[in-house]
Amino acid sequence: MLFPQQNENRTLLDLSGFWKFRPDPDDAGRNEAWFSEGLPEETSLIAVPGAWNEQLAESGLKNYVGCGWYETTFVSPRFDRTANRLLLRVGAADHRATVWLNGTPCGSHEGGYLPFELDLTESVHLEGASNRLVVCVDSRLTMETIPQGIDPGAAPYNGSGYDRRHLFPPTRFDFFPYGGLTRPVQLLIVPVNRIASIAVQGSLAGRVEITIGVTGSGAVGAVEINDGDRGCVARSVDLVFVDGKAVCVVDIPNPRLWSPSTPHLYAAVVRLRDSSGTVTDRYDQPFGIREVAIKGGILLLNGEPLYLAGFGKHEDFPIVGRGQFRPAYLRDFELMRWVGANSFRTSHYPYDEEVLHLADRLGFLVIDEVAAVSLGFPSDRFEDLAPLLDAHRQALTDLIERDRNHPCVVAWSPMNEPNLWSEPHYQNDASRRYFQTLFDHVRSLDTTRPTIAITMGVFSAEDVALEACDMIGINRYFGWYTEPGDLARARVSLEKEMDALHERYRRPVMITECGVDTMEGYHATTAQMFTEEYQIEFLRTYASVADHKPFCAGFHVWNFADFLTPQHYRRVVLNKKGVFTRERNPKGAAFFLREHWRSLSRIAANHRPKGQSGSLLVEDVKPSGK
Ligand code: BDP
Repeated sequence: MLFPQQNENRTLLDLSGFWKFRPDPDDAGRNEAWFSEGLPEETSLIAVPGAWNEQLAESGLKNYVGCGWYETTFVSPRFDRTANRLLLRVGAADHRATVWLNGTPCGSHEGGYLPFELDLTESVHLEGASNRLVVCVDSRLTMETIPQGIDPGAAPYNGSGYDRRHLFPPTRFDFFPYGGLTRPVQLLIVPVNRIASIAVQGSLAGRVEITIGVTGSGAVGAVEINDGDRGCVARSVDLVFVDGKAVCVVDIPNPRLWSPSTPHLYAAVVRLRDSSGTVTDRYDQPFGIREVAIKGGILLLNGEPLYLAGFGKHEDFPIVGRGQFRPAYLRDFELMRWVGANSFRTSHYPYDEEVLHLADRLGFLVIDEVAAVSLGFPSDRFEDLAPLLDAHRQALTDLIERDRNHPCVVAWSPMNEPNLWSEPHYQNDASRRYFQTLFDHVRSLDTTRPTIAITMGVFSAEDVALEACDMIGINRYFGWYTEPGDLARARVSLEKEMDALHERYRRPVMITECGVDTMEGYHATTAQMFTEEYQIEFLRTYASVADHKPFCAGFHVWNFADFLTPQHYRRVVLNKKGVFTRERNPKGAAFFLREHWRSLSRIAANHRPKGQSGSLLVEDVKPSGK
């Protein structure tokens, strides 16, 4: 789905602001038709975008999981219904949304964290009249949604003390289950015959293939490649659309490659013209030219070994929760640059599109993940997994359609830590087929980036999820959840496991999570869990293992910043594994990493296959300032 754009053929209106809001814990709204005459009395105001939990904590919304009704009014610009459509674009509604305009149902969408569009053309009032937009958002999850929720009727998973139903609100994961309209809600007036999708793929030689999808018929298209101040550097012949699709190839002489140290972006400017030659639609699609590959078991960017140094993150900020927060996005990139990171993972769900645009522009690499966290299978029969598999495939399709043109995206992550709760129905043919189908699905949509399977330690090298992927990501907590306080034993366990994985799969292995809860201001002279010194020594241990294994593609610390969790005796309000606090103040480990990653190019050199020399494109990401 195209990111919304304003130009001479497209009008964009942002509906951000304070809307009316009413929670609906008894699911009364539909029966009482709140969508037809507007929300009943006793509504609150709510900021859109933003999660409802913290901004309305005093109104009882802090831990609320359920339906919430939103209402706003707008006056539409005048447009001609025969030539244009009015679309509603919702950046994310966590987890499902139904929309009415002036009492008329306009559609619904299931799946949080990803955008959707609905056509409002037929129900909008024009000529200056007011329009009432009502959106019902439901944040409840089930065993067949992505992510899955907790089935309250199911038997305890594993008989162990830590059963996630003991969390409040109940979840299968430890990030807070925020609800609401967390990303922008916008109106778009677009031509009936319009550009609907663009996929750009460039090779290092400068050959660029552009696939364009259109709605309607009769238009002729053309593409120009713009290179900022240098203007147009390549252009296509006229394109005729067959079944709504056209593919063209253009060549850029001496292409400037995209990399973290030179994040160069081009724009593919696509235009449609009608039979009189008038331009009827235009879309400027940014893209970068770079190649990600795995050769000889080594991850490469533009032909050079790539070592990913950075973090697993969360979209989690005081008050807005998972809501869009542009100044904080920039602050996080500033801090990642300050600390010397070159990459991060969108753990454990797709992030705001604006984050990926920033990563493209600022030169950060991204492992892009769908929200399939702590997957649990309901049965040993593959057929029974169909509803879950369908939702999972859909989430991957939507993610790849949304993000495929971002040069920052270096790998697709279809899930995080399946079988976290050691539920039954895992190491068997059905789950093997599930993962194979899933990874094949990703490859059918994009062959230009590797897939990564991110697993936890229970089955180690035997984990059924590992067979189908291109790269292996391991989340390991030796020295914390196991071998607490004992970093010497933690190192041995980590090395043993990484070597075993490499021996068996001969694919790049990367540490995608490792970390310890750390209270800022707690200190000790000996290895003492929860102190700032322990976090430093823990990260030093893991970094030294990862940095010296040639097959290791990187080291991501869990987590960039402390984040809010559901309530549980294992967490003191926040998951405290952040290298920065929730307010983005550094703990001691931030200074350790800043020093350590100053020599990122030397570390990356350890990851070159033996006997290979030459320049590395993964250069030092120099911390800015002092
Ligand atoms: C891992 C999960 C991550 C948790 C982390 C932890 O992938 O979401 O936050 O453990 O326990 O298993 O801190």
